[in-house]
Amino acid sequence: MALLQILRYPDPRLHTVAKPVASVDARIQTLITDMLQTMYEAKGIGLAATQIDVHERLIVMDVSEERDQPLILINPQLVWTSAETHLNEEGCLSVPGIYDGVERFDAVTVSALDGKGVARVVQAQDLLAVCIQHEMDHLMGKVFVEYLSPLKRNRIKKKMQKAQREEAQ
Ligand code: K1U
Ligand code: ZN
Repeated sequence: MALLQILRYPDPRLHTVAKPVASVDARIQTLITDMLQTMYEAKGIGLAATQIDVHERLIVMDVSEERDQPLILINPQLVWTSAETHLNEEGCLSVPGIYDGVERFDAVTVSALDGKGVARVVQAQDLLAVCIQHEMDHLMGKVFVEYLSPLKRNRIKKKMQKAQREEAQ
C-alpha cells in the first residue's frame, strides 16, 4: 500500500480530461488500494484518479459512518438524474479548508464497472449522489470552485497559492 500525493488547486493538471480505463488489471487494483488508503488517511469521502495525477476514469468513495463501505466506480456514466436539485456544502481534498455551496441533482443513477471489472448500476441519493457528481466532475477536469463566482474563485486561488508558497519555505 502507498499514500499518494493529492494535487492542490490551482494545479493545471486538475483540468485534464480523464480517458476510460482500458482494462481492470493488477495495475488498476493496486491503484484502487492506494487511492482508498490515501482517501481514508486524508479523511475524505471520495477521491478521483485525476487528483493523484492519473488521468483515467476511476473514482473511490466511502460515505459510511464507519468508513467500512468502499465504493469503486470505473468508467462511470450518468444514466439518470432527478428533476430536483439542491444547494449542498462541498469540500475538496484538492482545495483544503474551503467549503462552499454547489447546486447538484438530489439523486443520480450511474453505470460503471466495480473494482473487479463487473458491470454495476448504482442508484444514489443524498451525500453519495453529491459525492458522485463531485468526483465525476474531477474526471472531466472540473474542480468545484469553478461553480463559484469569479471573485470567490480568484480569492480561493490566491489563498491556495499563498499557502503553498509558505509550505515550500
Ligand atoms: O473529491 C474530493 O476532493 C473529496 C471530497 C468529496 C466531497 C465532499 C463533500 C461534498 C462532495 C464531495 C471530500 O471528501 S472533502 C472532505 C470531507 O470529508 C467532507 C467535506 C464536506 C462534507 C462531507 C465531507
Ligand atoms: Zn474534490
